[in-house]
Amino acid sequence: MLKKYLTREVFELLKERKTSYGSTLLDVIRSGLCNPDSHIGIYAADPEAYVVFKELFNPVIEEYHGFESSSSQPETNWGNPEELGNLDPDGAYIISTRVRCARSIEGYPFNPTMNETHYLDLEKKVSGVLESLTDDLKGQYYPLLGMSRETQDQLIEDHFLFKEGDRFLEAANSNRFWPKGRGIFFNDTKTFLVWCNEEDHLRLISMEEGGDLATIYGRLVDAVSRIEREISFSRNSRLGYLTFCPTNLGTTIRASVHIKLPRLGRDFEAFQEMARKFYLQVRGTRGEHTESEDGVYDISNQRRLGLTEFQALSEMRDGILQLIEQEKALEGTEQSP
Ligand code: ADP
Ligand code: CIR
Repeated sequence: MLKKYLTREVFELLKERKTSYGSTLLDVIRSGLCNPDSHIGIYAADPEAYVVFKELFNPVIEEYHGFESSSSQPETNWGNPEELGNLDPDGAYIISTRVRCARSIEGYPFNPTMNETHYLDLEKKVSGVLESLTDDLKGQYYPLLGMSRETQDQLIEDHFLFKEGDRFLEAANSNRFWPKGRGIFFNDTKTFLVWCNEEDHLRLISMEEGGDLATIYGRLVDAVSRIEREISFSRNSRLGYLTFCPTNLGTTIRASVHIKLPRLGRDFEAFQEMARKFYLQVRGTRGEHTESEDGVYDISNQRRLGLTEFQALSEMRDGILQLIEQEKALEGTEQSP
């Protein structure tokens, strides 16, 4: 998308602009320049970048989310989580369900423009608030600094912790001072987790085995509501919650299942096309930019901007239920004589 939308004309317009944090066009486009296989190729170096470099961001946002430059993100509306139900009550298809959202803390730039003090301040502020959570969210913050390689690898293997050294983030200048200021919080049952200072200031995650979307989403809603009483987040009336990557704007929600759909997966191109029709995105078993292992796919809502939180969840639920129906239909044709 960087290649498509950074025309000579747009380049001339933006090349000397700077945000009040000092971020430049180079900070925005570095990842795509270094990684020609990027899907998007741009990141917002700070919350102002979406406005200062809008001639580049707006068309990318429109193509990814179908969100026009004249549109506005609706007010936050979590809806009633209970209405979402369980997507796979018999446990035949869904291995696990995860809902995450991102939050940036007001007054701070994003990765390429953050200095060491920003990382350490944010970590201190965030870990203090998280460790004051009680009841089912009660847990501990584990800084990456000092965590053994073995512990990190196990947390990554179990899908709890971010991978290290993502080349897209690396090129975006997002891994400076690593592992300082980075870490993970989780509750005792590892059903509520928070990533600190990886791609975004905060990634809040609710996950567990099975397809009980109502409970998993309900836990996230509760957690975010409790945390936002203590911390102010960056929100823009047009773009919603502001994130480092333009694909995460708006609700910032990615609700995913790890699901086995062996029959649909046989023709991967047709499977992806079907998923797209239901506004779903297919990723590999270990997340973005990875392959499927043992026929397990990570399927989530594609759109996060221009709709409410509850609509994003409903779109995901409806799409997943449809895919399960299609898989069942193929099972039926194989079983009939
Ligand atoms: P993000 O969701 O934060 O954008 P990734 O695609 O990199 O980022 O995924 C992060 C981690 O979450 C990966 O380890 C991935 O396998 C794991 N994950 C995503 N969805 C699920 C799920 N439904 N169940 C278990 N793990 C999941
Ligand atoms: C890229 O451009 O490929 C990476 N910076 C990640 C983009 C967001 N992910 C996505 O659309 N799947």
